Amino acid sequence: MSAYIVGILVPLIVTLIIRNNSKKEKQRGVPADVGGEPGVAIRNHRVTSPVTTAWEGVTTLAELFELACKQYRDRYLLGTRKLISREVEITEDGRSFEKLHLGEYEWLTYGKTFEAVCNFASGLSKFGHVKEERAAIFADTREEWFIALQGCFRRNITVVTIYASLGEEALCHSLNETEVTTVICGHKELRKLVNISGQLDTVKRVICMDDDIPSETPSIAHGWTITSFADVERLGRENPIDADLPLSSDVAVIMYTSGSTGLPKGVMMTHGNVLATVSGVMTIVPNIGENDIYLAYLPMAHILELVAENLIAAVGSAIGYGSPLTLTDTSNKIKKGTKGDATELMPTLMAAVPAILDRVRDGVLKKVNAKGGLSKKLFHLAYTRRLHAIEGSWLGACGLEKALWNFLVFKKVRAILGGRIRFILSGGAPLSSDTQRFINICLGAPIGQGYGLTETCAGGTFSDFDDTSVGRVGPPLPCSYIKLIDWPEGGYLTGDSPMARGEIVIGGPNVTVGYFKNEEKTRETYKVDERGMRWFYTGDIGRFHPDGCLEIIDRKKDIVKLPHGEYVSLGKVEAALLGSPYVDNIMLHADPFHPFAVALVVASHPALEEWASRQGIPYSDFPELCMKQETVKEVHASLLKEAKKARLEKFEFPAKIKLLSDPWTPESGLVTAALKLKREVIRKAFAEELNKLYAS
Ligand SMILES: *[C@@H]1O[C@H](CO)[C@@H](O)[C@H](O)[C@H]1NC(C)=O
Ligand SMILES: *[C@@H]1O[C@H](CO)[C@@H](O)[C@H](O)[C@H]1NC(C)=O
Ligand SMILES: *[C@@H]1O[C@H](CO)[C@@H](O)[C@H](O)[C@H]1NC(C)=O
Ligand SMILES: *[C@@H]1O[C@H](CO)[C@@H](O)[C@H](O)[C@H]1NC(C)=O
Ligand SMILES: CC(=O)N[C@H]1CO[C@H](CO)[C@@H](O)[C@@H]1O
Repeated sequence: MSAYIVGILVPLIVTLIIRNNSKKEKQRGVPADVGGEPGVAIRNHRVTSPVTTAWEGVTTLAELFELACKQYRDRYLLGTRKLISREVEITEDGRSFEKLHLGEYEWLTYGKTFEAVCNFASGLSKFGHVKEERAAIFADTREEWFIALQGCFRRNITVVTIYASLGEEALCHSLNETEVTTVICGHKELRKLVNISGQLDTVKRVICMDDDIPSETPSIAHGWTITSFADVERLGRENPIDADLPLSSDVAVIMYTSGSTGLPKGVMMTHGNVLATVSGVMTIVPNIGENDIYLAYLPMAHILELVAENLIAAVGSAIGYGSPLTLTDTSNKIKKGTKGDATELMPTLMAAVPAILDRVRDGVLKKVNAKGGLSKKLFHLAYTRRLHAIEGSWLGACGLEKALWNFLVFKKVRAILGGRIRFILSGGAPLSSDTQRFINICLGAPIGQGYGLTETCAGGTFSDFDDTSVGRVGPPLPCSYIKLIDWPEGGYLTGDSPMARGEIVIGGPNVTVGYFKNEEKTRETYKVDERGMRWFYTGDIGRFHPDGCLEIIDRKKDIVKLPHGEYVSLGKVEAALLGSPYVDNIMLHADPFHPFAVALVVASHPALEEWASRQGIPYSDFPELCMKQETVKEVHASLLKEAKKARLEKFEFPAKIKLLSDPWTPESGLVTAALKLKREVIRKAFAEELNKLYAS
């Protein structure tokens, strides 16, 4: 194929005539003058003080939505695919899978959506819901979710959101604590609800988004009234009631987050909080507007999705609903030969969490490798060329080469997500540099990587679309201040060089009012300074790059989130594994970039030497003994025994270990005088060993 030769020749020729246009580094975050605890603070360069709203006179999500509906009345807003058929496919080994044949998107305009929202709001009231009571939405992301949310907002009803995947105990706790009286759910969730109906004392009404309400609902016996979403809308159409709009300071949502430990905590966010983040995020999506189509499939109970959908519906763009299992043509639930959500919708914008982007990347690589031969070579050549270009070599300016590779190679990859993606919002966890680059290159779309927490209403930082660096999360959003404060125990100081480091504290109108019915925890992590600014203490450790971008480098609490969302409490696991007689000291290492944990183990001299002599294992000195395969194996097995005793989860257990012969002492600087691990120092001292553990 001559394309291969062209691919090499063109860039060579072009490099001869191209000029050096490498740009001066852009200042993205600038120093800010703030109150409160001393530290180093920055703000977005576009604003002088945190933005509260991007729309003049708009102070709540309800007003924002109404304004957009008037402005864009005849444009499409919500799209849902028609279900053509549901089929069961049986694989060769006899397992059966449900496959869906989905048709085209059917659209509701802004005007029609507004009608549906008003009807739902009125219907809810007619159905018996008093507006001082809270309603919960417990369902997968879909059109009705959005309508129910906006419907509640118009009546100043606080919405409790719950992850559809939450366990029974957490579900009970959330509904109990907020004294929810009406639950709005899908029929799948209804079954879960019925199962625990005995423990739900406050629930009186259930609105099922699907028409096929399971008939065997013993909960009727509990006095629940169950009705369908369509019926509530009809009820409202026949009995319209005036809106009862909230104020900016009224609580819009109580969002239950899957906590790292114990029961989930409900974060209370006001209309003002969410509006500030929506306004902030608007500035980071370049030219967002009427021509954009957004593919919605992340859980609405995730703050990133909630903010994204409210933003899309404010600027005249359209939202097409999908699901993680039907996203692409090859997704699990899509019937062979029919279209996935992305190919049908051809979205321009998407939000994603790192786990999903990792999956896209792995899928593409698998396909490329399976093809092999020339097309594999071409792919890798194209990829390498683009990588060099993006990473700032002087070829970056070569638009011609980029166009060529796009035409030859990446067009096909882009088609997987419909071919028109121009921007991806990523949040929820740090994205690995590899995946970020891969998506940049293959999809040709910048990724806005955000950092924020439910507690700050996802407000925090967001990387600029023209920032091609990796591993950083950008400057503060226009609605946030980011401050670093000293954490001497951890060895992170704002005076560190070359960059200021410390605990990340987020301030601004986006910072939520606190945890529901948990004042103690709220006082612990939220503070108001002498100027009235609210700050949230994240417990994350970061550093500021010279251009004002933040990089997350550690976590204060020794709790680490693995890439697939499981939490590992390092201290807990270490305490359990210290039970092994062979262990003198141990440091578990886990991070969001690797699916498993590893450990550095300081071996106990006497115990290991005794074992070696019993086994008749020859060795000249202790370090040599620690290097031996069989020794490592013996210690690892002993750790496993302790892990089982302590009932650790599989993901908590170190998949690989490195045996160290020298003890960790305060003199060596690896532990404190009280013999507590200095994690960062140890990590640095043994960086090579840790890398080897992950690489082998
Ligand atoms: C391009 O110019 C920048 C400074 O403007 C310089 O640092 C860089 O080395 C130059 N690159 C090449 C390839 O000449
Ligand atoms: C909205 O509802 C809350 C809670 O019921 C109430 O405290 C608040 O006053 C209401 N806001 C308005 C504007 O009525
Ligand atoms: C919910 O509250 C009721 C009583 O108020 C109690 O019986 C039940 O155990 C509670 N459930 C949970 C999960 O907290
Ligand atoms: C209902 O509860 C039973 C036992 O408590 C459990 O086995 C079953 O999976 C539950 N069903 C649903 C839909 O959660
Ligand atoms: C709810 C909340 O935190 N509101 C605060 C938002 O930020 C402004 C200052 O920018 C404060 O005055 C509010 O109290």
